[in-house]
Amino acid sequence: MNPIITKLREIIAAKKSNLTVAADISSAEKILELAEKIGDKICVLKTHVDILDDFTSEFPKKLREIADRKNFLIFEDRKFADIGNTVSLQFSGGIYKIAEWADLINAHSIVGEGIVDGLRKVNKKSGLILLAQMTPEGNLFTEDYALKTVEIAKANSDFVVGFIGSSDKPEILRKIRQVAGDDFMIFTPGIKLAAGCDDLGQTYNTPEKAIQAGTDVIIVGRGIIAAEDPSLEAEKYRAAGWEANLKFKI
Ligand code: S5P
Repeated sequence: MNPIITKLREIIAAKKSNLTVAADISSAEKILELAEKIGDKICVLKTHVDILDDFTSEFPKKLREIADRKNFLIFEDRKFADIGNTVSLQFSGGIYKIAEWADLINAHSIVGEGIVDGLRKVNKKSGLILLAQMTPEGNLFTEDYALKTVEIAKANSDFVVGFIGSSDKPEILRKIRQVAGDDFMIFTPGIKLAAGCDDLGQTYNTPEKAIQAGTDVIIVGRGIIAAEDPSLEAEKYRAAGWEANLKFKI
């Protein structure tokens, strides 16, 4: 088991928070401001560094300082999806040098186990999350794909921390949980307090539905970052996620 799992579980228990916030914001400065505001309420902050207009190598350093002070992990949602050699270059190099600073990264298993090897080759400190399901309507993920992804994870449990799973197909999510056991963490995006969808096919389900289906960590983006008061909203999601955790998991 990857020691990052233990660290994440400790953070979740200490902060009574299974909330990841997806900071899908194009300004580094605004993400840092958000992290200061909501850092106490979250276990993980998820970034997409390639959407930043103003990325510099200072950004991950500043975010790390806040993460250490407020006790949360940094998840760079890069969704690697190429041959082993290419992903090792993408993970370690380029402008972002993700391997230097991310606690968590993710990858598609569609290309097979070589992607795990390619990422592991240059890994310094990150844990890998495999996408076993996705949330958009009409996606091509199947139960068979999800369960094969779990097999890859089990064969690489030194590095793989868990899965992205969707509560829009809770029966598959439940199977992932059963087959994966408790040595992996499941992260579920597509979460809002009011279920529904956006205008680009994103599906939303409630924290309760995701956690009942076996998720460990809920990922909330616009439900929090687009709110008038993100810290107030983050507290609502933290409380809802934790309540569901107490109801269904502990
Ligand atoms: O299947 C997925 C996987 C991911 S990581 N569906 C997703 O929505 N995500 C990410 O979660 C997505 O890239 C975005 O950063 C976040 C959801 O944002 P929201 O604003 O829809 O809550």
